Amino acid sequence: MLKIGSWAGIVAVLWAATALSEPSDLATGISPPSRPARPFARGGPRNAYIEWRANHEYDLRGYHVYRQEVADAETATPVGDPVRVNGNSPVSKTEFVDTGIEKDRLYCYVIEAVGAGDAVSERSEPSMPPVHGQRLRVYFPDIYANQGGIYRFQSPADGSPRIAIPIATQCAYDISTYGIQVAVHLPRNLIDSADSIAVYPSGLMGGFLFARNASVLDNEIIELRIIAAGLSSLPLYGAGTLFYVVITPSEALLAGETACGPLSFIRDQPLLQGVRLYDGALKPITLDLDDGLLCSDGLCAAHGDANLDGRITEDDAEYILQIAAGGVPEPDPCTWQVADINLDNSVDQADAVLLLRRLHVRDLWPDPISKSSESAWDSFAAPEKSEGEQPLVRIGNVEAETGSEIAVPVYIENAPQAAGCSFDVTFPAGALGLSLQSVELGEELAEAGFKLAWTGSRTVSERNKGFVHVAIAGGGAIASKEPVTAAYVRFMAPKSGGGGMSVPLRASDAALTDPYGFTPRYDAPNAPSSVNGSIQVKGLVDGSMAILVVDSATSAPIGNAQVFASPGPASPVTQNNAGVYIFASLEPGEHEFTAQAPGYVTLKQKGLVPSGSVGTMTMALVKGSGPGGGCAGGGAIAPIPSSGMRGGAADAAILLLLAMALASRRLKLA
Ligand SMILES: [Ca+2]
Ligand SMILES: [Ca+2]
Repeated sequence: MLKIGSWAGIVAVLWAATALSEPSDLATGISPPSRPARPFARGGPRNAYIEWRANHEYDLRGYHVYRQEVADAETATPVGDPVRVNGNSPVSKTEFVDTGIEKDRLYCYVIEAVGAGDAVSERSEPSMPPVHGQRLRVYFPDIYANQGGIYRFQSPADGSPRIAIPIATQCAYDISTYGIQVAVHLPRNLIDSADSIAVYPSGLMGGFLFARNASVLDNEIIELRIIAAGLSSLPLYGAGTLFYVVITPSEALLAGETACGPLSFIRDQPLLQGVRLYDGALKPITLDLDDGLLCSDGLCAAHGDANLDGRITEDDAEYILQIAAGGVPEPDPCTWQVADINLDNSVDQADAVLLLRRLHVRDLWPDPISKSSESAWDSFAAPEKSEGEQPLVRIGNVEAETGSEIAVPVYIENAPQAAGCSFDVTFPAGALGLSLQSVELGEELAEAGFKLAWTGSRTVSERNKGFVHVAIAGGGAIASKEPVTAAYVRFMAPKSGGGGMSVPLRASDAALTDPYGFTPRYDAPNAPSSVNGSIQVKGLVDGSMAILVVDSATSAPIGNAQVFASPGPASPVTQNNAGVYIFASLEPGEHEFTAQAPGYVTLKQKGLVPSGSVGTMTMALVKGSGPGGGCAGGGAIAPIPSSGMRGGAADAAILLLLAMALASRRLKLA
């Protein structure tokens, strides 16, 4: 007698958990997620900002983030134990803000992935270099005039050479400021004249009024002061270039007569006002100022020549996208120096956008923009919400026939400012899941000359966890207020699997970049959210068969039988629960089942396996000469005999057993 009653709910849960929603775990058992990639951390004046590449598991619950204090920046020797900073619930996104850092201390971060059943991965390697607590780094890069790359261009007015020298910040996410005062010394003999110096604010500085003054201090130094002020306290929400200082190089610099001259910040002192950044309360923020060099030659390659072939072309933008998509495991160290074009310490689609922009002969900086609604369609730096909705990266929901190829669209919505995009999709792969075929640009972006790179799990993937990383960039914004198809991800739908299966497509990370290389993240008002998609698999899918083997005279279950299916697996099913023998996966349609047990006549009986669900039948064995004896035809498909249980109740009992059997198999495999 089978008891169901309160088990019915558990049946549904077990069945859903074992058979339908996690086809790959059915095959592999529950195992911890893979070790996450080393995270990337930036220190700001208040907080630390940590980002990492998404893990490949579609059923990941999230990540734990650990802060590790270290003794010094060089050896990063740990001080004390790592502290989990995200509380008890895993972080679902691939970024985290640590608000608990202390001034001037040094920290590294490690990530731990939390998978199905709360299995945790090995911890990642620590972020490097360590974050300097509550300080803001403002710096000049080294600029090489004759290899200026994308920082060198020709004046639209007279065709003479110009060099754009960025002033960058490592992390200005948590700065809301009334004003910035930059004071620098530039080498006079390398610059044509003080009057030729121009200053352009980057997209990050949108909304600030600004003024500049360049004066010749002595034979060696030109002093440049830039003052940017907001009418109210304005948030920056980003990292990278704040200003471009555009100079006309001197003959001496172009001729290579002088090797290098310093680009130096004036430190704020009691009698000499230097670089100051005021927070929302008008208090100066503690700064780390790193000087740079203006040189004639000497960089390993020109800025922007990411693939190091001596030329700056669209190939370099594509190479940067390949790095962003994870397709270049170990780029040349020189590539890191020349490919981070927006100077935010990361090589990603933002750099490809700026490179393409320069190749399309556009300025790297925006026309002056205001942080008001009319600019909201130009740059993500305009913090007003764009008309209506939040920018989105949305994966489509599509239907597919079993075994057919299907293109899943990925949309960018509410983001006409987007000129670049990156996203990851994770999904169940393997025999019961999807097989990734390719990724291609959407029609509109392809026509507009956008570039795309991707990497992903092809037909073989680790433990049936499929993934794809995609990076996209163009030389200008998509400029459409309608949803735009950024890309199509092509899959082969499973040939068989759970019934009417909805295969999840999880958007595990999504970022959008504006035409000026600004990628809003964290709490920036225009940081995009991502929306998951799915593939609904139609058509025939495998079914299961549960067979109750009983004594024909007494209806007592027979527990020592062997049951064969034809067509079906070569070996018989012997494991059973109270005489119920289960074939977990059979092609839909009619099969012939053979039951044999010691002391009984072997019975062959036909049964119908339904598509995507469970068929049931009873095989009643007659006492006789045992296996190898004669066979009886007969048995039509019959409901399981039971006292008081009929129809649905009997099915539920079978499902319970099936679920228990599958669950026990999972445990063994795990
Ligand atoms: Ca190149
Ligand atoms: Ca960058």
